[in-house]
Amino acid sequence: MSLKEISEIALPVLRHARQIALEARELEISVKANRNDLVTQVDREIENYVAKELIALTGYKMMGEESHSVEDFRGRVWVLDPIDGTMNYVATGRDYAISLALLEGGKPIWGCVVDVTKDLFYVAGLGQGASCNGEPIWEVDSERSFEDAIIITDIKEICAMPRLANALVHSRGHRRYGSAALEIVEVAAGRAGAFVHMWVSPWDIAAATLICEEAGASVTRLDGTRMDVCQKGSILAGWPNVHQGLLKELMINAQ
Ligand code: 2AM
Ligand code: CA
Repeated sequence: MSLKEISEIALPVLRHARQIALEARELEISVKANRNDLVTQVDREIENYVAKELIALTGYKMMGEESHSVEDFRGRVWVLDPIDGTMNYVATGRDYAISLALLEGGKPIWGCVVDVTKDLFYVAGLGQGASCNGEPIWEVDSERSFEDAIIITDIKEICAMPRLANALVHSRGHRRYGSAALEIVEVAAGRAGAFVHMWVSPWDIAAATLICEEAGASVTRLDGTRMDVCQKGSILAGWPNVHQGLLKELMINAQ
């Protein structure tokens, strides 16, 4: 199945999933790993709907945050976060996403991040560039340094890495939106220079990593090693020069 056919199959499913998120009433909220790690019946409903449709339409396996696991990443595997930013979904009603990637041999070949309330569909195909609602996302600024960029990161990262805190003081400032997938596509869309996070899961990053790379940004672990979206771990996504500059700042911290 070509990447064009994948888009034709997956995007209508995601459009319907978006409607499920928008039309839900009376959320049933449960706590998962900790009191800020939430799940609702809508997370489960979206995951079950998308999994049922895409498995039936393509025959590929699916890994989903709430209830779908895979034994290995051989062949083609869908990776889904039905709602990335569930705390926002519950508490603010904005800045949450549906994130869907298709991996081949463990590497993303297609990805879509849906900014649900803004009705923005960020899509990328391997080697085919990235787009937002069908409009190409142009190459990110490869010359700008972190001092001239906004950096997205969380209080946990700032507290844990004093060198990061120092870099932020010398940047254009830091932001946090609460959905890793949306925060990574902020980098791809050229609005933020980098996203720094110590602990993300495959479903948070698989689609957004491809969208970033196809827009010309660099994505690695926080120590500069290669990103493997099948494994949990840290992430540093950034415009090339911002990525390099932050890596240098953080490496000094490690000494
Ligand atoms: P979620 O809403 O799908 O749980 C908020 O800080 C960001 O981190 C969101 O993208 C959120 O995804 C993710 N997140 C929340 N708890 C997490 C955990 N225990 N491990 C990894 N990512 C987490
Ligand atoms: Ca989620």
